[in-house]
Amino acid sequence: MELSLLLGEFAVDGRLVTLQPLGNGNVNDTFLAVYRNTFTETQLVVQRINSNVFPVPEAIMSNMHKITSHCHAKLQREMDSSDRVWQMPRIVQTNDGKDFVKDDNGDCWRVITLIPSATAHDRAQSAEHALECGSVLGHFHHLLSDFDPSTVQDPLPGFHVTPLYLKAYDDVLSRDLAAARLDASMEARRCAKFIAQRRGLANVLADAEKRGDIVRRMVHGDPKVNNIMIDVFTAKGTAMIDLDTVAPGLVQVDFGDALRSICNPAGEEETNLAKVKFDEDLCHAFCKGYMAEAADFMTDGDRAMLYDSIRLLPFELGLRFFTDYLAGNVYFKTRHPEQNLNRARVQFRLCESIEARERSIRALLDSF
Ligand code: GN1
Ligand code: MG
Repeated sequence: MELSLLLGEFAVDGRLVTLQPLGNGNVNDTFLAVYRNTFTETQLVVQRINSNVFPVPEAIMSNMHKITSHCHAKLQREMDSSDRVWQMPRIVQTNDGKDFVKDDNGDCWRVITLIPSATAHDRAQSAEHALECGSVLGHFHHLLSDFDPSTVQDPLPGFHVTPLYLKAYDDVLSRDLAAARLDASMEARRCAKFIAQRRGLANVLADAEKRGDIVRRMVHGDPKVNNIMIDVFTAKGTAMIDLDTVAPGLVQVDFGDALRSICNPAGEEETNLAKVKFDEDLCHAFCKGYMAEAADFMTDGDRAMLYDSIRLLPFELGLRFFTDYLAGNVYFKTRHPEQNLNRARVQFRLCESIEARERSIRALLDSF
């Protein structure tokens, strides 16, 4: 089915004038759709949910419906006492009141509102930008702090369960393709060594959870810098986007994932590893923004695991990229065959940079 025909099923006013690729997501396919009538224009986000990654797209949409309804209502209630107009995308329904349509291949398509006059950067631009990212994530956690986690379905079983990623890596290692790739590349062998030296790290949050030091709450799951929208007029943070992975989880995972993205201004695709460093000034700014919003729900047990989460998340993402490289690039979208290997090297370099700065990062965290 033609995409423009499929879009006809959604309840949108005006005529579709253009449809263009949008953003740099590694998983879903995303487009900007512009509709016009005589007086006005509507810009919307159109997405095909990657069913290789999300086994039950219907669950994603049902979760998104519940989560956005809860947050929209709370945003309305808190509007008068808020220092800004926080935003959150809304699902555009089909003509018969559904949240998505299926195409001839069985793929799910959805339309959501675009956050207007806002932009998301692929890398942190400044300390002010990092602070805004912290405020947006902290506010997002606040918005969902009274949402009942038992009402959502697990969007992605095993997501951010680091010991399971380690197991998946071990399984892939036994395949011929992995052996061939390791044989052919010194960089790949270096990555394997890096992982072998840190296997214990994979359990750090899982163990804290077992001890009861930290508990599951609603989290975003993918709070990287380009999922945080910044208002172009005020330079203030205004929304979290990409809500597919919102589910019960550990706030430490969101915290570590946001920082591995924000404090690496070289970005995830840098090929010159000398440029990849954990930037403590950006970390300080992010924490200032985050803690101002999160102070009321952070416990001492939560705080005690923050350094470990900063170290763990680049390790976990590097492990995921490297496993995908060894498996033949089946999960993350790639433009060239070595891209996942390079992405893994970047995350492992970042992890080393964090380890080298452990004392000063811990001192920085203790100052909040
Ligand atoms: C994926 O699609 P995107 O770019 O928002 C991934 C994240 C990774 C990120 C790394 C569902 O997110 O976990 O941190 O790539 N999302 C999923 O760029 O696996
Ligand atoms: Mg995502």
